[in-house]
Amino acid sequence: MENKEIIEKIIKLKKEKNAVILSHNYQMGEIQDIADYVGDSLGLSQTAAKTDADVIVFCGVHFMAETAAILCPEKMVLLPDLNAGCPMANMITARQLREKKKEYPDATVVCYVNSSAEVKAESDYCCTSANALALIESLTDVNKILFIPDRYLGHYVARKAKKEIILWPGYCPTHHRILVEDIEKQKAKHPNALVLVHPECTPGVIDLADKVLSTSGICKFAKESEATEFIIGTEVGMLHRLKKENPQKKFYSVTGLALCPNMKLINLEKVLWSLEDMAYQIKVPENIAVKAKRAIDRMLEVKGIA
Ligand code: CIZ
Ligand code: SF4
Repeated sequence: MENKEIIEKIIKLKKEKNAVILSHNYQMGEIQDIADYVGDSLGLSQTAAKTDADVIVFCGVHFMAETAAILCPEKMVLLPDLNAGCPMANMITARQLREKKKEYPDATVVCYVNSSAEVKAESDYCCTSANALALIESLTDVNKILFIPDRYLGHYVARKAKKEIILWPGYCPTHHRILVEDIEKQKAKHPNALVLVHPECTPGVIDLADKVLSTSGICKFAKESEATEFIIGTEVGMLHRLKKENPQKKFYSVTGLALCPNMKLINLEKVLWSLEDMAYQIKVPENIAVKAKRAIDRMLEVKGIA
């Protein structure tokens, strides 16, 4: 089937089933282009919670669809490929977290949104890359934090926040492929470009950046900045949106190796099949969803960070 034909079928089915398509910033261009909303996991979940659609086709990875299912339990949340997981989220289990909490009984647990519902349920607060620092700084009565699972985001926050932060050894294999040498090469090639990197990058890469931002932060900054050239240190899918929204500006990826294979598992056919078969439904058991939602709601309640 031609893409055009698939897209027509998707549009027709979307109407019939009262569905919306949400796409993460790291999805392939063909998915971003048919989505009703493109954004980061927080924006996507908030959009999911607000929509009056009955069905949400979530084009992202498993933990993101789970977060949407936690925030809107009355809606049907579909993930077009069940293998689309996040290796970083899989680097900590609820059982491992319970063990770690015994070691640090007086620590407040802050978990990055890149975690399973079970892990969120064991955490005090959730955060995203857009609000990790603001959230931790807002916890004025808290001095000791157990930050899971991303040691690099945790390290970045620890350098800025004046609190003891205990790290967990998780990381994103995709952002780990962005090397200091790659940034140096791109800077030499494009001396006028600003370097924007994601806080999942290693500390050496972060040290070379002009700005450290979440994906939503990168989009906003690129749009509002006077600068016209940018070196982008995050997953390569980001370039599609940046180029589309800012056709007069230039964007260079630090390395083509920064590609998340899980994000790329979803394609147009799978979105169509997902709507045809109403698959794969992401459901979170109620006892876990209630506890996980508490950590997410606490993040949303902290003023001015969402
Ligand atoms: O929160 C997200 O969507 C992730 C995983 C990255 C980002 O910075 O947006
Ligand atoms: Fe997980 Fe990294 Fe892929 Fe994001 S880019 S989904 S953190 S593996």
